[in-house]
Amino acid sequence: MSLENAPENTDERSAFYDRIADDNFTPLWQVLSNIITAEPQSGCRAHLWPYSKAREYLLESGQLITAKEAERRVLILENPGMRGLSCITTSLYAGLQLVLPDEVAPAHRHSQSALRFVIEGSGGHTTVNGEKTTMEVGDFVITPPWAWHDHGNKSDEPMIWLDGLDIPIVSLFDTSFADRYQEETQPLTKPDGDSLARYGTNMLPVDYHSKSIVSPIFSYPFERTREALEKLKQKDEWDACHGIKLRYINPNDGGYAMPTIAPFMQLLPSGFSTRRYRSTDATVFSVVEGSGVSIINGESFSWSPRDTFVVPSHQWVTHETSEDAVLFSFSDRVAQEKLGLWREQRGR
Ligand code: GTQ
Repeated sequence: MSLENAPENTDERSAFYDRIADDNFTPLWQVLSNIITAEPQSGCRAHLWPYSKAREYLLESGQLITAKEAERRVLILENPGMRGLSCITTSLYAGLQLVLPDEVAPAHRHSQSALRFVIEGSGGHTTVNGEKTTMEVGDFVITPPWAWHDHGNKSDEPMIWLDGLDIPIVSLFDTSFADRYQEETQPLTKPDGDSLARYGTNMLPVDYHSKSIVSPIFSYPFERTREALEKLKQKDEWDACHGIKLRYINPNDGGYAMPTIAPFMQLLPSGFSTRRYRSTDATVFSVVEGSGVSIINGESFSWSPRDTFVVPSHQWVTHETSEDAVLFSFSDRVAQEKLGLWREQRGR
């Protein structure tokens, strides 16, 4: 079996290929090297979206259309190597969402999972399954699959957050379902902070036994995550490739917080240069604090707070910082691990 080149063509072969094509047959040997590659080979490219530009365009879109009319006023971060496909990696979607003061993004639900990572503003909210969660910068918020959710903003500043959804994964499996709630917003059935108190304090209600593959915690407040990272910085046992990197978990089983998207937060101490690293989970980064430079597949990307950048599957990356930097990130690692596909490699 040749993985590199297709066998040569002859007139006789070509005539055969043409004849069977009409009946929806294709010879494998003509396409094998394109569909089973020696290494990952997508069009996904490394890219950085500077926040200054994103913010300007988002606020401009705020003059053009309301959140209500748009359903969700989002500018999709499209990977430059896969334009028109509404995705940032082959398996994930990302966008920046704007909710202006007093706006409502109406209640709906879909089979796609979503995460929100808050970038700007304070006091906006999202309601998930009858519980309202206030959003502050750095908070990581989950919308589980098929959960009713609506967003609002009762503050007097724009709220902007990064959306991460598994839209391409759901498309791959052709399992997309969506539904509109009969009212603009859903009724609140739980007090604010209920799920965090119940499931998010390293305790669980006695006799609670859930095997749900989605975390019951809707919102992971930044304050706690930041404090943990700061504590861990004190002892300099940092991972050579990741600095100090934590993953958001599902307290039901210690697995990732979401079934298809793996979320992380990491701290790269000032002056830290990471060792070369690559893994098969293309990863989206959102800069929370600090600035630095990432070299992805030989190309240099300088980042500062609120920028978004993407590292494609299996491309070598290093990060370098001149001040403490905090990076949120997400990838499909959880899905790849479940399917036995995930690989990583550490350079020297
Ligand atoms: O907030 O529910 O960026 O349904 C894309 C689709 C956000 C949302 C997106 C959505 C949402």
